[in-house]
Amino acid sequence: MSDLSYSERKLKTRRQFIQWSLLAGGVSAAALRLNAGGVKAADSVRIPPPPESDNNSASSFDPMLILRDFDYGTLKKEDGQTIREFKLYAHSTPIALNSAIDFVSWNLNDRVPAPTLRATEGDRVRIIFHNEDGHSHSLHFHGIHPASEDGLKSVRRGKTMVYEFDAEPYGVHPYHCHVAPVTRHVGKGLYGLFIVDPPESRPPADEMVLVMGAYDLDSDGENELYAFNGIPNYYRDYPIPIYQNQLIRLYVLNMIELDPAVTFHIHANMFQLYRTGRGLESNEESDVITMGTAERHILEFAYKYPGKYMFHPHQDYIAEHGCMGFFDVIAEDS
Ligand SMILES: [Cu+2]
Repeated sequence: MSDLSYSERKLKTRRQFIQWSLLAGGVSAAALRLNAGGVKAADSVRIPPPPESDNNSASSFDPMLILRDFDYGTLKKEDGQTIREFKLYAHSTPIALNSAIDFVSWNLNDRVPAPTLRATEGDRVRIIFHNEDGHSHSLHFHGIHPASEDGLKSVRRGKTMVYEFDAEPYGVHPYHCHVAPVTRHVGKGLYGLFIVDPPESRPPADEMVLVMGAYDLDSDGENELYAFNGIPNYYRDYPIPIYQNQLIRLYVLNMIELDPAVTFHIHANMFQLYRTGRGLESNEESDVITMGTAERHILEFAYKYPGKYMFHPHQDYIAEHGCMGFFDVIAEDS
């Protein structure tokens, strides 16, 4: 097992998050920026404290914390070279999808989606993968790397595999298990985001991750439930607090198997689109974007008016079966 228990890890994550949000509130950034709607983004990033939730009693993770949780790994120096090292553990863990349905997920570090790994373009990254689950798994990263690191080879239970490569190109990349049948391994929860930041960093923003996933509960080849960040309807029941006129940067990934494509739509606003996170200037604006499985983008926007605003795929069946949430926009003078 990994060094910390579920509850210790949860507590640690929450503590880190709170510390980080306090810090972020006070950081003054040099850049001023115009966002999609011409609203001036704040010159410091303001992030509301996470609301307390009574959910996740039966789950080992809290989607409100997954939202803004970025794993930068541990920096190591070896022979003059800097290496960013990550540790991932495959487990089987029950998730309470709602008050009636428990689902045995196959996951990394007891959460669905897996940790959001983050590096800067050109960093050497080393991912140490311990398969502590009862099934064989692997980790396949999108991006550019040698064939030897491509993650098609099964890692049997109890075994460890190390993947090592240079993080490139900058952008947003998924990673997932690639053991057949991949649909099943991904559908059980073995997927996450690998963010590669550009060498010249992006402007300051309230950054968050939304990963769309689905659950085929009865293995009939159709999904019955959908979710942002693991738990169906979580952000419908616990809206994401953000500040009015604060630049938001969303890293969105579609990992829904069995449905060929979904859209992602935000209400009452427009976003700037950075396809696959490539490019530092956006030349596309919309309020809805179509995403095939494994497609991912960066979306930037700010809300001009306070209030609650829905976001969801515009396939309404999918939205109504769990893939729906709200932003709770807090007046900036509050
Ligand atoms: Cu697998």
